Amino acid sequence: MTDKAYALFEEQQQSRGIDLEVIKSRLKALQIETPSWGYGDSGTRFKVFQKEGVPRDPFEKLEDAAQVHKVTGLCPSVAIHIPWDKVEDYGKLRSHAESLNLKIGAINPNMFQEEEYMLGGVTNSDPAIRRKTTDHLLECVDVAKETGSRDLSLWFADGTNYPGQGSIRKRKNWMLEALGEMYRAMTPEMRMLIEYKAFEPAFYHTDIADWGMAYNYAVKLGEQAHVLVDTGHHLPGANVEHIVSYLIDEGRLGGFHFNSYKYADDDLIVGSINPYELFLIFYQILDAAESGEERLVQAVNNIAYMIDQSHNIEMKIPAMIRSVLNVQTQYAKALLIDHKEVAEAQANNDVLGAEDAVRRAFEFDVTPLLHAVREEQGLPLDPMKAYLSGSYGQSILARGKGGASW
Ligand code: PSV
Ligand code: MN
Ligand code: MN
Repeated sequence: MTDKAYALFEEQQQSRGIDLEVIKSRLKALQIETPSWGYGDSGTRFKVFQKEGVPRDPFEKLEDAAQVHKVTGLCPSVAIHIPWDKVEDYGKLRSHAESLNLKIGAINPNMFQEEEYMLGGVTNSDPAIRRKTTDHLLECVDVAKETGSRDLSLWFADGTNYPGQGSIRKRKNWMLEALGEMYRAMTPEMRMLIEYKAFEPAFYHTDIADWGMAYNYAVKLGEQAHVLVDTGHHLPGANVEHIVSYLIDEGRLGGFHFNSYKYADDDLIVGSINPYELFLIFYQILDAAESGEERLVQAVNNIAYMIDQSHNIEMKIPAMIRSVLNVQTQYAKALLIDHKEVAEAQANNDVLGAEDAVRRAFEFDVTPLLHAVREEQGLPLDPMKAYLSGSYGQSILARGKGGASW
């Protein structure tokens, strides 16, 4: 059945001049990092529902993440958040990851959960609090050295709730001071990924509110600083794929935090609300890669794909599997775009033809292609089913309720 479906798919794509062998190898190279906090209990400010079987410490979070990688073959690394995932010995955490066929990925300093941070961390008007927060950034550089991580992902909750509450200009410069200190502490292999967010928890102004501000800091800091695009961090109507394309061309797109949103930073399962946006993001990435220009190919190769979602009502591991598979599906569809056809339509100012050439790829059912890739990699054809029918989900129930929050 699979063979027959694939043969039909292959015929269909061959007739369009698409080489499926190239596409399959690109699909096999796709890597998506999952976040440790996506395995813990989390939710909204109204209620965090505690689930049975949630990991109790960072070691167990890695064990859950290993299950996602086992069935999808897509998630060999896990981002951690410090101090949510603080441990005595990061070497031990690293070895534990390696024993599970995983690596520790991006290190995310957490500068929003302590009392002192109420009015900001690195942009607080109190120099002692700025010092404490900057020290935490430096501590995270040391953690990255121990875990062997390349990327430091920075998100600052810093901002104000009311006009006049703080000096926006002073805060801008304090931010640069702290980032500069961290930047100088990094090894040459490390990268600083600067994440922006329009609002929340600050509701009047956020110190790094959009990609332009993040980009400006990155340019001022140097070549190891890049912008991180969290798909849920824009004001309504923002054209995320435009931002993506612009940053790639500037060589400053460090990576993504993928999630879905209906209204704002909803952190829902990736691709559950607007899969076409995800497809169009990949279209821009592949368009840059297809250009063949060395600087663009390199910029694309350095993009870190990461998930950032929190689950309140859904089971954590299956929710993560769903997200990862949705990313893979949209990537596979985007790989079917005929860039020559698009370029020709663009050259002829054929508006409808260009739109059609892009959208048509989205409309293909890529199930036979994904099945073929998984079969060749020795993975279950249906990763979700494989996880749900396995015993791991049952076995972790012994952990009981009240596991780690985030
Ligand atoms: C902030 O909303 C954010 O997107 C940052 O990436 C944080 O590290 C993460 O969420 C925490 O859940
Ligand atoms: Mn994020
Ligand atoms: Mn967020």
